[in-house]
Amino acid sequence: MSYENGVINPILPGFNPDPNIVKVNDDYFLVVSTFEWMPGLKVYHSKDLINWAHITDILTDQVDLKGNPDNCSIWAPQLSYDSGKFYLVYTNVRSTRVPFKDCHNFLITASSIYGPWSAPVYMNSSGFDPSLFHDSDGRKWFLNELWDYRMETRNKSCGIVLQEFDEQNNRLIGEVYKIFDGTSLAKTEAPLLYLKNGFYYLITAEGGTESGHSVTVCRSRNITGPYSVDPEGVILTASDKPSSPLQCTGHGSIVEGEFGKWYMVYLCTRPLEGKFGILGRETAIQEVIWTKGGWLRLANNTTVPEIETVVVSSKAIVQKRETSFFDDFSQGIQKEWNGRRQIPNDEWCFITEDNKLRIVSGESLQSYFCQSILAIRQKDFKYEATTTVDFTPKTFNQMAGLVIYLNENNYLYCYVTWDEVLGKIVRVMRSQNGEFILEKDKISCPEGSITLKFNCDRLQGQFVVETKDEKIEIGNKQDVSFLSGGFTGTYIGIVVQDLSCFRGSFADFEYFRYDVK
Ligand code: 6LW
Repeated sequence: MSYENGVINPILPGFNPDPNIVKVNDDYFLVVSTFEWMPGLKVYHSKDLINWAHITDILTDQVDLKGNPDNCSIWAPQLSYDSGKFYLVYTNVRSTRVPFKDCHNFLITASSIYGPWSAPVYMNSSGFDPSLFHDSDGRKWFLNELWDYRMETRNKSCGIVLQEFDEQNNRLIGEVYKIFDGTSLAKTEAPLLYLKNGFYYLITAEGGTESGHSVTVCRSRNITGPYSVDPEGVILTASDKPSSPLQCTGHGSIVEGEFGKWYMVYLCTRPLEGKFGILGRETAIQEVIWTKGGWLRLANNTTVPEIETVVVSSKAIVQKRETSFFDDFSQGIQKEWNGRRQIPNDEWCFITEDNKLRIVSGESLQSYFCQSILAIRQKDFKYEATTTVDFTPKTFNQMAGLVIYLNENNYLYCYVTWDEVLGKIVRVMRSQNGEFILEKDKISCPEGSITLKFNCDRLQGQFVVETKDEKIEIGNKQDVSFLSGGFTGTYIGIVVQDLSCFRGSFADFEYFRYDVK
């Protein structure tokens, strides 16, 4: 008996880019890129491809991201499994400015998805988006995008390279094979190999991660090539479909589900007004089929990404889409929270005896090093975020509050601070592409705790200050469209700074809630 279960894409809403999926026995695991947010490499688990639970994060103390600019750090992981062992390859990107890419690829392994994971083994740095392929003869092969700084185009991806991985000695050996130059779409990246019916299938992303994003398939009888491109062209793209609600679709990875059906997970965006992907790059799923001629196609026989799709299962499954989040900090620091370039640890955040979250001050919101921020992903277009904070600032350099954060240049911040005339106040700052605006409004606030809120409805948001007796809107209505673009998505965070003295002060947060509206 089979059930055609309706699924709404994206299956992982909010910032969840570059999905990579693997099946181990009856379990599906999916990893996504996490860039500067730590812990890194979020792992989701599912039994049915429809409902996914965030079960663990792989990178904790194995990486040092301090100093990496925004949109760098942990890119496009690939998870694979062979003979009882999980293999995870990822890139730590240290600079993305043209013409060069400083991107180091590493491998870590574990016998359980929950770890412990080995120390990172360095592989190479010639390009990003690594993957590891376990061939049927026991040999292992490492693939990555190749970056060529000599190219005149801004994007300098010149194709895909393959090299053997010697597991005994933990290093790449032998010739580097250039197995694919890319098609005219160019910007070829995200290589994955699959062996099926005697063919090696090479799936790549082409056309860049924005509106041109596409999935290209080639195949060869030999792992080292020559590979021939699917004569019918790309199998998925929104580049020619401006009215598709899912845009920027690409970076696909495939898996076999129940009843011999195959599915592809891929990256997508849901831009508002056709332009502003404030939720970042998300993860979608869709059925694919193998044609008689041995090529891969979307099951809908087109190249169209589907917002409403179907997953066939032996059980009737209802997709759960719960995104609201509440934390009163009675359970410690929940794994939903991310730090920026540093994992939440008790050097700068911990639970007090009376069950409050204490955040010890860090550097400013523009720092690439030690910010004391805990944040969660924005997953809905309409939400309300609320926190109650107890803070006693003594100078203007001490700040604590609620931040809506894309990166070091783009954020909105409603915070408690000190004013020489008014004493303790709440005010709002905005940084848009690095241009800084301090809003004129100042609201005096009482001793003790105060509640800060952000109401967001698509591209408009408003901060609100709540005391026992009143609710006061503070600052302008905020246009949040600038919190989009680049590789990441919007986060909502609680944060503390003391720019007079590193770790010089702290604030206590009573709770945090994120409610879908
Ligand atoms: C990723 C590359 C890409 O490594 O963007 O969308 C880069 N595609 O495959 C960062 O996510």
